Amino acid sequence: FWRESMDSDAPTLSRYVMSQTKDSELVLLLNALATSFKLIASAVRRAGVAQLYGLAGEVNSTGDDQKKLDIMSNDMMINALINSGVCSILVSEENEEPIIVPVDKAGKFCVAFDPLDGSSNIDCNVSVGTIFSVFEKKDGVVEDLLRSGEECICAGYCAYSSAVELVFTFKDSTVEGFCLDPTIGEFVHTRFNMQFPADGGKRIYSCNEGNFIHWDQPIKDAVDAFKNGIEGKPYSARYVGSMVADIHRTLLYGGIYIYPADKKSPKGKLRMLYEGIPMALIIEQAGGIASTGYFNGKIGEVSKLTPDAIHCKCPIIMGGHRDVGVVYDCYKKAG
Ligand code: AHM
Ligand code: MG
Repeated sequence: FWRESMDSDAPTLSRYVMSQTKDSELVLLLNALATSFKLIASAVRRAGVAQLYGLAGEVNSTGDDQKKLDIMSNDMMINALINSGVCSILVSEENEEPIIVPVDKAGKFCVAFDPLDGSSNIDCNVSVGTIFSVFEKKDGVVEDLLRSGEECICAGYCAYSSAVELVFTFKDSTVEGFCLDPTIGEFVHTRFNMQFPADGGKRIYSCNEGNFIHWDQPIKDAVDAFKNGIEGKPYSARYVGSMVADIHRTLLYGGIYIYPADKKSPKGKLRMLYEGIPMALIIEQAGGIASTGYFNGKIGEVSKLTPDAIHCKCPIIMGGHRDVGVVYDCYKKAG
């Protein structure tokens, strides 16, 4: 029985990464990311006792008030990534300008991240997360990050919740999940080749319905269709307001997540480089769809978008064929 309770052959994150690549710089990068996720997880868990709730008195790149934990998480990621020696340019939601790594520590990757997404949930202990995307350096300038999601080489998120869970994928690879085992301080491989439920999964729609009056008619119609029931079955509503938690649930259980372009936010709310593209890669490589909905004159795929600025936004409609198909049908009906 001791073999079941204690693992003498732990399938750690490092082991998985080393099995997938011979690129030692990529191994170092994943190692630095994992270190920062452990540090952030510790800060989130100790936020109450360490008095880390509340505002830091600053405003971030998109005009949001920064929380103490936002700033601390950002510092943890920047320090870990700079000192990994394998990054050249970092883009963080919390920094207006890109961070250029000093030459003596520079390497071949560019990383974009939202260090602590879902900040409005921090002070009431609701799940938050980190989201990241990785590109290879080209010319060592910020434009290196203004590339299509199709050029992203690695993307993922870490959820800080009842368990700390890292989900990521390499380009053209499978989606894998790792839980932090606090007894050994390591991420352990717990979910293999994660797949979006083939039949669409649970009937759940997830959106901030408080924006209903701003939505275009097809989005209103689709959400009404979910509520009225498809094939006679009304959908349940679930919306945490932390993208990592809402997407993690959608990936595991199924359903649809919608943050569309609307009259209030013509480009959507979520950031393309460190929210839209990485989540789109995860959902698509797990067999789901990550659509922009109607945006820039057509219905496109989030993973094919190219950012025109590091903090630009994009609309997001993510789910399986069953549910995203409902939204597409509503667009068709609207002409
Ligand atoms: P943040 O990066 O400032 O935390 O904002 C992003 C968050 C996402 O996690 C979440 O999906 C969305 O904003 C919620 O927005 P809203 O409060 O408009 O529903
Ligand atoms: Mg944030």
